[in-house]
Amino acid sequence: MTLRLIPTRPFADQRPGTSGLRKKVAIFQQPHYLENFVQSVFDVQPWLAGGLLVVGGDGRYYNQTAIQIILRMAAAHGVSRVLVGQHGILSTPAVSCLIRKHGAAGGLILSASHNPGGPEGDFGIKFNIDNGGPAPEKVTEAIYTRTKTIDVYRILESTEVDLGTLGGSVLGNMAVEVIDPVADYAALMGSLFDFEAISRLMQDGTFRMCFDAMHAVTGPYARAIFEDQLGAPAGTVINGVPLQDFGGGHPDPNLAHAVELANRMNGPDAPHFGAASDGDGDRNLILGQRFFVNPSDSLALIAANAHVVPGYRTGVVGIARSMPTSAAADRVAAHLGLPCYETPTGWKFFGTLMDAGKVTFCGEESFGTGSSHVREKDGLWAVLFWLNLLAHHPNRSVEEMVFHHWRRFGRNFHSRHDYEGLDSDAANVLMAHLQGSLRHLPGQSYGARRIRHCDDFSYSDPVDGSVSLGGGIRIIFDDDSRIIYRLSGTGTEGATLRIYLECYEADPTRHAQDPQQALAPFIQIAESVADIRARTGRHRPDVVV
Ligand code: VG1
Ligand code: CO
Repeated sequence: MTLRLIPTRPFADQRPGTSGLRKKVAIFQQPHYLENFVQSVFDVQPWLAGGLLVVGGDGRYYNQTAIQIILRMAAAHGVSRVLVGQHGILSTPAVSCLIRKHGAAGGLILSASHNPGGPEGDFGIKFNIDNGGPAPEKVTEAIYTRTKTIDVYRILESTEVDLGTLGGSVLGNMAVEVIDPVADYAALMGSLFDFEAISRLMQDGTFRMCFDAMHAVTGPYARAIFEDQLGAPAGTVINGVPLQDFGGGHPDPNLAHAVELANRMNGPDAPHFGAASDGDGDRNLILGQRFFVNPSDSLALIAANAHVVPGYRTGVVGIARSMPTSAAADRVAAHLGLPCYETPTGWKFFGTLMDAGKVTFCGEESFGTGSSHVREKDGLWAVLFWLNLLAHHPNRSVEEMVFHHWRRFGRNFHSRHDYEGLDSDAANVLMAHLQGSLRHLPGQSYGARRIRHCDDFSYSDPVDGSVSLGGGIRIIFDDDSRIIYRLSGTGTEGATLRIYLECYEADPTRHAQDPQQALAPFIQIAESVADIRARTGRHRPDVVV
């Protein structure tokens, strides 16, 4: 086996976004494209040499090809040992779990999360640091800076590693272990939740659940945990075999894309509990019979009921949510006397808080919920948390649990409106226009509503002092209602404008309202302040969550 030094030239577009580098598959297939990025990771993280690396992905098209390249480059860089999931499969939270459990120096995850896969779809790569979490901004920026000057990469010339067979082999001087992707993760789940109570619920003959793995990475995990370990009937997990193109769908767990699950949960003989996860297993969708649980509410409800779950009975220290996530969790934190942190969008901002022992639960409105058991959001963890709560209150439906929560804390109506595939220049002009109006908006009134404060969200990490700017334009009203505008950092085509809307309702007689109705005045203000129709030519959002 020979070590090769391959001359290369920089690509200008390798800046990681909200969650790693995501591009069309065809871009990743260009000669040297993946290699340049991986070399840049090794260049800025020299301590990977001699260490343990975890590698795996969500099973999408190009996953195994990319893993073979990464293994040969890892061997060329003196990595001592690699753990790689069988068939190249590892969910994002499973990678986080493995890094922490085995003391790895880092991990590489191949995924574009909920973006479609297949030869025409998207691909992505994320680097996670030794705490198991996404690389913080200073690391991703260092990687990006390196990609701009790179002129050579190192790779071992060798035959392919057999990823299908469990067990060890060597590649140059590096040990490669092909591992069961599920075992360590399932053991961690078993240590946090009351599996006995959940098994009883699953097998009591009346409770039924449906989990939609959306042909993505959670299929094997969900089958092993729900069906094999907890005894749910075969068929509880649907679309459970990971496919390279996710069966042609978007593996995005929401009512628009988890269609089969949504139909079942709205049907005449609906299961009591429905759930889904995304491409790489870090997001979650929670449904009751004909009932949708808003992710911001899910975070709040999890935090409020943590004492009934064995792993969280004691020692809950704080809560963090991303800025556009509703303040429902803040109300729970205040009630429990816990600190609550507001961070920029993206899981990478929670890592320092968890490492410093400041927070236990973290969440994002974008169907991401998790805790300090790993350093990623964790789809199946959230589903198991809900199952544990349902097992504790066997006579309460999902809907009753949420209404009960609203009666205690009030309801934060929350919605996100996405305008997808916008012309990037037009989207940037729109955001610049909003920036320009920040000064004169405060004090203006729209009917009975007066704007108290406007800014572009900036965050100063309370642990390491790092500053992150440009988190989104916030318009905050006298009663704390909010409109937030930001551009997505995960798309691969044009620009996506996200508008987040929130208002609070204490009165229980109004809690059953449709959020779009409750938020209607703010939807109108959001349109008129940003002049969306004129600036984008769009009359309505593509996605309403
Ligand atoms: C989106 C979500 C964000 C999430 C990110 C990665 O980012 O808004 O909350 O952390 O996706 O999730 P953006 O920049 O497009 O708004 V995942 O499951 O795609 O890794
Ligand atoms: Co994801």
